[in-house]
Amino acid sequence: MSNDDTISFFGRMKEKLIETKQAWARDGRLITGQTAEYEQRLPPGQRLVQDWPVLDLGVHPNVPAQKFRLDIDGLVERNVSLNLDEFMALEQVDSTSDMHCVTQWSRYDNQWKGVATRTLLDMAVPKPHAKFVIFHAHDGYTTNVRLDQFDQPDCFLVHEWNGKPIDRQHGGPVRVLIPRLYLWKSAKWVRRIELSHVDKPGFWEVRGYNNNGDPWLEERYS
Ligand SMILES: Nc1nc2c(c(=O)[nH]1)N[C@H]1C(S)=C(S)[C@@H](COP(=O)(O)O)O[C@H]1N2
Ligand SMILES: [Mo]
Repeated sequence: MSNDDTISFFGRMKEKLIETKQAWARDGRLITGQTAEYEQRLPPGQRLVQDWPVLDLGVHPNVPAQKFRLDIDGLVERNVSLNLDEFMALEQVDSTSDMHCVTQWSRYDNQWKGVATRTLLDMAVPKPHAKFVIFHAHDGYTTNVRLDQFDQPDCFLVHEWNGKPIDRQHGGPVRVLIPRLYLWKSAKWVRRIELSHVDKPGFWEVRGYNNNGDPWLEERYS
């Protein structure tokens, strides 16, 4: 395939994938109509997997260590801009949590290493009227959460999974991890964290997916 053919091939693949997932939202696929307490470990309509599936727009950006940069800006007292060494020099925390994807799979007991979102928020200091967090990724993907959902002790920017660097297909070198929301809220290849006083629905949120995305409330679609 010529370079142009390759680009349009991936373009069509990507369109097809997006169209399929939008149809899921239109049809309300996988909805059980049940809710559960957070104490019930497996959220309604989910099934357990042992491996870790890959889900994204079909483009896996290459972010070599020398090119890595993480910016935290918007409604903050101090703009933060870190290269990979600076990010790795921050306090590193080990944590274990479950993942829940809207396409129905859940995976228990993932061991992560990374920087607590609270560490990053302590550096940037959100202004009082900052209420939302918008993630911008290297593949053009965006997703949004409320600041209070991001500012939780189980939320991290992670770079290791089960003792190894997170590989490129899963968003390495550094991705977001918000374990109590569906995994589409956890941006891979994160480049920029924007704090805002207005909500900015992201890639899937404007394509039929729920703005909040709580698995226990089965907030799959809007
Ligand atoms: N940058 C970026 N982050 C992303 C996505 C994406 O396409 N691009 N897809 C999201 C979706 S829909 C899911 S389900 C999870 C999947 O993460 P995984 O491939 O590591 O399982 O990543 C989320 N984060
Ligand atoms: Mo997803």
